[in-house]
Amino acid sequence: MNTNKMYEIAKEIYAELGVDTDRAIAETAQIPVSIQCWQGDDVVGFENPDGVLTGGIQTTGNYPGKATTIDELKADFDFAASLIPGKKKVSIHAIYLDNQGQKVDRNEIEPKHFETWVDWAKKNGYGLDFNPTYFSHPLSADGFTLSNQNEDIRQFWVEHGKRSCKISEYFGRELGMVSCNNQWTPDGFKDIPVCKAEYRATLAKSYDEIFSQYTDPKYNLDSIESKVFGIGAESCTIGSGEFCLGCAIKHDKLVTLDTGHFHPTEVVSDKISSTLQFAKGILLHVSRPVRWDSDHVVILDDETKAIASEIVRGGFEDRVHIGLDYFDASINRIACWAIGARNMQKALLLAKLEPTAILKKFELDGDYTSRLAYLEELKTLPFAAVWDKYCETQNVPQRESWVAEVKKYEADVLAKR
Ligand code: RNT
Ligand code: ZN
Repeated sequence: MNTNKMYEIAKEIYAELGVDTDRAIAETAQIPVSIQCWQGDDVVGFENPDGVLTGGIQTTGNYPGKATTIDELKADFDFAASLIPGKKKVSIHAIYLDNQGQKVDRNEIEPKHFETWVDWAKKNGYGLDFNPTYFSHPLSADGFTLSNQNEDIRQFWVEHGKRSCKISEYFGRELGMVSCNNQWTPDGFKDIPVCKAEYRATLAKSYDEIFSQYTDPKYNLDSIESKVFGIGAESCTIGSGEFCLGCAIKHDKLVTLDTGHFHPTEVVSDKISSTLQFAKGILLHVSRPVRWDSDHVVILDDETKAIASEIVRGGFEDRVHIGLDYFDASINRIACWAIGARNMQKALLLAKLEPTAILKKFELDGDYTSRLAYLEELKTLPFAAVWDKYCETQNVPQRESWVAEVKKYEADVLAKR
């Protein structure tokens, strides 16, 4: 197919609306998107070879060929990255440490346990993000970590949290690109609690302690992630939306907004411009909840597009850090990375191709008729030609051609595991 011929026509059509497609492509390519390492191995990690996922989250499916070593995960990720345009970061969880076969507990992790990840990121030009792992551990088995009423257990997790900030700071310093450190605790009650206030006060105290340790915001940006419910924590989560928003503002931290962590008709796209009136910034966990916080692969749905539009329209690219968070084990895991990340890129490119100035003028002039008419007509502009051109300039496969590459990798590599 002649990408350039199609692109030249599309370029003219967008230019009639004052949109410079070359510029849209160049700007989209500069927006970092953080891709979750945990899609590659069903959130198991390498702390413990028999690790079982707990914390009220669940990966369903048993598609063959998942990564079971750090080298396999890195190789799979590199291959996925060759299918995805744009600037990439990799989000690493504490349980993905490289412990060289020694037992290193969560309250003992240090930057050195992540050195091989840093070397790999440097070699491949990826940024890194970090996440303390407050789940899949005997001391989280009763459902409580930073809000645990047992002081020894709470202290164990506070130490883990503090160390996570230092590892994230190390990532940022080594790579010359700020690392976001996402604090998500699964703490919550299956059934109706009586001591909500006590548990929330304990969680607040733990964050006070974790953040009393200084890290350089040039290298590390802490963020706090809320949740409405988890499996086995259906009645109450300690780190609720209001708790985490308040806590982030109190400590001048980022707020993590995961698209699967709110009531079904609430949308994250509508929270961005509100949150940013008061909070320092946002870390997004773009996901796809299907009936529950199911973490399906991100598709190019209205909400993903709306999120990208809100970031671009608001000029929030510096304050909204885009991360993906989903884990599907029912289809090829590399395809999961490629599909979700390509869709995030499509949403960003679409947002960059919007003639926003024209739309804003309609709105401010009270011409809501033209606003709606244009918004609808924009949906059928020749976006596909610009997307193909973007993939070409980024040296990644166009359209569906990457699927055959994944099938080949599956036959050559995954099937032999
Ligand atoms: C869980 C949160 C959290 C995790 C990852 C693995 O509901 O979304 O972000 O998905 O940390
Ligand atoms: Zn999340």
